[in-house]
Amino acid sequence: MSESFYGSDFAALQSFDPEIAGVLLSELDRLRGGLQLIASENFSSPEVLTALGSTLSNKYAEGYPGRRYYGGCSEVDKAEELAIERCKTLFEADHANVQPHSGASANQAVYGAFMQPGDTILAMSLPHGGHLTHGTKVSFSGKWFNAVHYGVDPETENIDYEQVERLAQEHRPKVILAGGSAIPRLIDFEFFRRVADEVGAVFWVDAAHFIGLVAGKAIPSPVPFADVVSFTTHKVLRGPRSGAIVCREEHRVAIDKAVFPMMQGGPQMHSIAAKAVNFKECATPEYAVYARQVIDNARVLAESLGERGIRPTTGGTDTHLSLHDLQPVEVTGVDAEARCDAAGITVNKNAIPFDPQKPNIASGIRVGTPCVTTQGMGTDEMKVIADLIATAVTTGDADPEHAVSREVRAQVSELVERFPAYPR
Ligand code: DSN
Repeated sequence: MSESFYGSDFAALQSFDPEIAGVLLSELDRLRGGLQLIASENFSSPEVLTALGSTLSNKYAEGYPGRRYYGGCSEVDKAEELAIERCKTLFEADHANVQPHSGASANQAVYGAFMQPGDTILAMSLPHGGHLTHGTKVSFSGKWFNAVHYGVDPETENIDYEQVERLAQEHRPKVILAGGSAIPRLIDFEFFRRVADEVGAVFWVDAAHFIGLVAGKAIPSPVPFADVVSFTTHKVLRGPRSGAIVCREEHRVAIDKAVFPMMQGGPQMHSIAAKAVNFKECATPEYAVYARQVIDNARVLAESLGERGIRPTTGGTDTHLSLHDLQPVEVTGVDAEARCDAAGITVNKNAIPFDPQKPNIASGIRVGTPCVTTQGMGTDEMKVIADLIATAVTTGDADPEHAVSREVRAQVSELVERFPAYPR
């Protein structure tokens, strides 16, 4: 075995390409210098980043371990076998495919495995918390398939389960999909399973947002109920930017064929190795503590923002994210995002259910706690962060030189000094 690792030679990069080296450094400064509250982001470990920056990036390995279309795959086979076994164990799944390049690629493969063009899918609507790949008109999923959408109940702002059942009976979809990118509450997987069985549909869960909480055993798993579960590996899970699929044994061949050769070519072996590292991290007791803390933090952040007039939809959260209605404070999502940005706080504007604004303006923001929890912050810090957000949103400005932006930014700096991202 080689005695030294080859890769991650930052001095060489700085010497050859100071422009890109400068971007890498200034992005690290940005991460360290502000509060990152995008619910779908996290800080991967140095171990995951090391696997990503390795020579495994060079290898073509179309096919699966032991069944490749290229020679020289003995070592990358080991990485993929480890990733598959660790993923199956972590999620107690019959089968895992760790080759999807991203969440969208994983989702494409699920469509490929179970649906023909023109078939019907029943999924959560994007403006109510779903996802682009869940049948929106601008995505392949809405162009090639007949998407019928359920939404949330106007009173509870939670999934309208009665509507799900009614639409399933009416449209007899081939696939029923649960999951999305702005759903703060737990999803009743048992209910979806029952409805899918009633109408003979495949039950698919897109668990990209919350799979990390499942890995840490902090919330119930969809795996015992769903035929197939797709997810990304870089959100709460804290792995590399990538995707994966787990499924029941009866769907193994269909899923594997849909990922390769139907949707993808050569797998990214450096990323697969990084996923293996990540799945090992997620099986530790420390990660379980982290996952529970992510939720505790999200609850307190949502509640504290609510106390400052920034209303959490559904009244709060059970997960890592909350969605906030800014109409009570008469600020739009786009303005809130810009004001927070000027104050060193990164959030994203987000449509709220029944939003009167266009999506690029939006009446809400979405906030999440994966990053700040990785930094070691707890519920006391969430109360401070809620105050900082509320001050920036309600009295701040998009101008970084505005007095409020400067004042909030100074407090953000003080906080992140105490809880550094990527400590030096
Ligand atoms: N774009 C991701 C998110 O922010 O939720 C989902 O794909």
